[in-house]
Amino acid sequence: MPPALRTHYATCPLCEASCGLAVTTDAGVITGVRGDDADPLSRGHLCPKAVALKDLHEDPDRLRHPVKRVGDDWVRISWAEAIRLTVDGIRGVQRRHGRDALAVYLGNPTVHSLGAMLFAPAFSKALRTRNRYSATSVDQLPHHLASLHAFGHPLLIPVPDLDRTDCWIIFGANPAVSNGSLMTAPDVKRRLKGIVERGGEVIVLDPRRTETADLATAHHFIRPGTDALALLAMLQVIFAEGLVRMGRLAEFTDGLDALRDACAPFAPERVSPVTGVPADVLRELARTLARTERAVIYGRIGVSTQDFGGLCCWLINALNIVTGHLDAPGGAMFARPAVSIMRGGGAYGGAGRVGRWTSRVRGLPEFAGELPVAALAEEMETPGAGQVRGLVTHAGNPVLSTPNGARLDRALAGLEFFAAVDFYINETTRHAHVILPPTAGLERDHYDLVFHTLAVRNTAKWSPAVVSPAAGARHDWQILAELTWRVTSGGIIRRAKAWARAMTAEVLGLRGMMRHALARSPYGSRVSMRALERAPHGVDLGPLEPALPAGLRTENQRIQLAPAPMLADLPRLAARLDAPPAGEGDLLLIGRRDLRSNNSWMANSERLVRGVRRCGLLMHPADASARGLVDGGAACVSSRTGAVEAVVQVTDAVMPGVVCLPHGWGHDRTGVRLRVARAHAGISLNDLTDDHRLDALSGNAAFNGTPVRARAAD
Ligand SMILES: Nc1nc2c(c(=O)[nH]1)N[C@H]1C(S)=C(S)[C@@H](COP(=O)(O)OP(=O)(O)OC[C@H]3O[C@@H](n4cnc5c(=O)[nH]c(N)nc54)[C@H](O)[C@@H]3O)O[C@H]1N2
Ligand SMILES: Nc1nc2c(c(=O)[nH]1)N[C@H]1C(S)=C(S)[C@@H](COP(=O)(O)OP(=O)(O)OC[C@H]3O[C@@H](n4cnc5c(=O)[nH]c(N)nc54)[C@H](O)[C@@H]3O)O[C@H]1N2
Ligand code: SF4
Ligand SMILES: [Mo]
Repeated sequence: MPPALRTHYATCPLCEASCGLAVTTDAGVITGVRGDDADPLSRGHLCPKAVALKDLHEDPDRLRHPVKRVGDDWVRISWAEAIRLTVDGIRGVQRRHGRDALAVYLGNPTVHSLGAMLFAPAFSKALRTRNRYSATSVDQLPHHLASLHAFGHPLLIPVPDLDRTDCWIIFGANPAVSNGSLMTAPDVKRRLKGIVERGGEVIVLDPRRTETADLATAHHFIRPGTDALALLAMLQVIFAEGLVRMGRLAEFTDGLDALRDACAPFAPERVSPVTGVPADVLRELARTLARTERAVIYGRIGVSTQDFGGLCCWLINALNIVTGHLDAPGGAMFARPAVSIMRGGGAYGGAGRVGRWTSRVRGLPEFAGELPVAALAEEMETPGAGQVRGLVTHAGNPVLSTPNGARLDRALAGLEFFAAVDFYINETTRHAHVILPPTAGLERDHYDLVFHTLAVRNTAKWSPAVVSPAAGARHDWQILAELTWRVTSGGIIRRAKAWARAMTAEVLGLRGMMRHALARSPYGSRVSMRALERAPHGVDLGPLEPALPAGLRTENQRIQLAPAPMLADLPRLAARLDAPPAGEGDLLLIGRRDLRSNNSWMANSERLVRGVRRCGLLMHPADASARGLVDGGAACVSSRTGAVEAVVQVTDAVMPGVVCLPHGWGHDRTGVRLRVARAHAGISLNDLTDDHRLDALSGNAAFNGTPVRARAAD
């Protein structure tokens, strides 16, 4: 190869699958992105988004230097000025209105960046505000809560051991499109097909017959928001039919009797009319899970972002425990990462404390130092001491990603100060006063702190940057480290420590920091930095291994099957048996993802957005004809919070009574500087979802099952 042509091995930073990439460059220009066949986890897999990393790298709309807003214009400024404006803005708001008047929001790409994982939580904490928020409370918070109560730590999240299971029951996840979540399983379709090929079963419960359901051996419709009832019924069957078989787990598990009592009133016949799942199907599901030697039940966004998210996550763990599938090959197992994040606190879970304070307006509980983001708009709008007047976002687009985003959109316009660490001027950051753009994925070194912890196989991989950042560009951690020490208050010692941390990082770089972390790995020299540098495709550390009881973090080192907060939430669920969810409308709205979408932010890549219509309103034929709606016609969809106009797609792939829209769209708002995305704007699902619909137990947004009406548009 001529010296200018190079192949780099990298890790895709876009989704949890964390695929290995082989990126070719010619004199620094990206010429190709392929799957890395030698990556021990992803084995050559990649999806269309990885190819679009080239578009992200070259995107003329991506900010490469800081800007400040002057009226409707954006003016280029130096890094020194950007940092000064941000620090002055933060300090000014906190001086005038108190510490809590400044809010901070960390978005999803934070977890896909090593530098941000190392420095964003410290920044968020240094602001010493109670108004800390992240995408956790529109995503996986109920999973953290369930893990905290059952296993003693919010990050002790078991993953399905896909490569060895013979039965995978899926509630509310569509891995064939999402590529898997709370489960790093690149090439999940091949893994799923593997289960079917070895004679196993894959059974999907979803209000939509999804792309995953099409690959499964069975699919059953379930009414949105009723999963907890179905899961209780499965447990009831397991107890009533004497199918409990905990094996070695019995030696270190508490609460079996309380769990039996709790599920006793929820026989399949009782819950079936509400869930829409026939009683005999629920019975068979329970029996199949209990009787299959290697089986696992798993649930994701469909069960966590709904009215009973906490209960669902608890009950899914409980089902795996009573059937002896937790911590067993082919069941739900814990990964053993080379570098553990369980000690680090802060963003995306952190250490397990709950309810140390509540939100000012609605009294919603804190979790791991954060408040539910559904409260952010009201905290900005409601006058009084502690009203939020300033905001810093890092890698987040809450206008499109949080419930009743339109309300937040309006509230953002009234802030005294808003700084965004982001490289796009999008629906959220258009309201900022200053934007500090970090380098993007392929320009920075990477080691996956989060997703090795959730992987279906133990591996470790160090990926050096593929392309050099533009001259003068800054990495996220450099921005965050400097902001942190400059805003740190509360004494010279604290500030000096934050300063020293930033300086040490500058000297060591991410590589140096990871070299130290890897030196303490339980795998010894197999995963030293030197070993990882010699293995650019990653090091295979083998299949998942049993980790309990040693890995438990509960006070008595035992699994808790029936935690008091979960039991206390059951009356709320029982009430659902007799009444539909509160709200305005006779249809229940659910979300969906698309293979070429990435939440709200990869829509500026032409190759990801051209072609098919993305924002169609899926509706069952019976519901369409009852409303005089036809395929391809326009419908006005409205909820308590808002209304949108959508094109109807009549299909029997959704359950009667359910309609479905994707999230992450609606790019045509004034001031959005995304030329391609604007031309394919779509509508925002979260203009219909409701900031007052939460899982009361966890505070997580309840997107799924939002009541809406639909009628022909005028
Ligand atoms: N292509 C693509 N991939 C992505 C993303 C993306 O935006 N695009 N986002 C990434 C992120 S951040 C995440 S967290 C993951 C999420 O990963 P997944 O959880 O797999 O996400 P979804 O594809 O939204 O699947 C959720 C499923 O739940 C169903 N559902 C809705 N309501 C209910 C309900 O009440 N009960 C049940 N049982 N099911 C219900 C929906 O119909 C849908 O099929 O995906 C990640 N991967
Ligand atoms: N109705 C409904 N709403 C949902 C969901 C749903 O299923 N239904 N899913 C929810 C889920 S699972 C999630 S995770 C959230 C996501 O919600 P958010 O995290 O709020 O939003 P994203 O769409 O991920 O936007 C990411 C932002 O980070 C910027 N960005 C990208 N890469 C980087 C980087 O490396 N550094 C920095 N500093 N910025 C970067 C992008 O420009 C964009 O502004 O949405 C949630 N919203
Ligand atoms: S599946 Fe996810 S990690 Fe893999 S290439 Fe696609 S976006 Fe990247
Ligand atoms: Mo997510």
